[in-house]
Amino acid sequence: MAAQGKATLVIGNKNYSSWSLRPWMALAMGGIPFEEKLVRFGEPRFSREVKKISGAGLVPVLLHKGNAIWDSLAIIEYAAETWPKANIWPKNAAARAMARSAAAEMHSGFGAVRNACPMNLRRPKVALKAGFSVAVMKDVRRIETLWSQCRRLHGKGGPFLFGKFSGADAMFAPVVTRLDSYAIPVKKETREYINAVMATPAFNAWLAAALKEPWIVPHDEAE
Ligand SMILES: N[C@@H](CCC(=O)N[C@@H](CS)C(=O)NCC(=O)O)C(=O)O
Repeated sequence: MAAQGKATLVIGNKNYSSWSLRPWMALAMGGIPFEEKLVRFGEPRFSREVKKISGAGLVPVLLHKGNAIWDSLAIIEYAAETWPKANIWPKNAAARAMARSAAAEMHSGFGAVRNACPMNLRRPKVALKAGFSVAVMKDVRRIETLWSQCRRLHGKGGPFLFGKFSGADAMFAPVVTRLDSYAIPVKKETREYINAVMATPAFNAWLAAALKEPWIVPHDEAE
């Protein structure tokens, strides 16, 4: 990968920060060299530190060549432009358009599953005590249909949505973990895709670090 200057990805707790996981996976799977800086949720320092680099006060933020890019999807797009050899988006135009549509649908949607099932990687793998609402299961069914369409149309070259790992897989990585952590019933092909993402070295590196974190964020501890 050609030298492009130092990139730093500012992230939240690895156990909980679903938005941080997305660009982290895209950079790591793309072989892009970057440093990470973890700012803990709930610390008084969080807001102070993050507001210094982003008015939105949220993570992730990518710092590179004097730019601060403060949104998961914008970071993935910036990385795709800055490090084209990382092949973050599929080469084929139709596949690329679909991958971007899927990533955008994830970015702006699936609120029911995101709210009811916060990412919590150390959670015992059991269903929500209260069960899953109709809205959650509607999101899950849409996710399964979408993944299946991506795989059927463009997934021949590998186990990911567009064959090779892409920005769409990075955007869905925290959904993969939720389906797994909350033992949500899914089809066999969905499970195979979940297993493929969870088997990547990048995801396993993130997970190992997450499991070492001692910090609890009560708000994200859904039973
Ligand atoms: N739309 C943003 C969402 C970023 C976001 O909501 N980040 C959460 C963490 S995952 C955050 O920084 N929360 C601040 C806090 O909990 O104090 C993105 O795509 O990056």
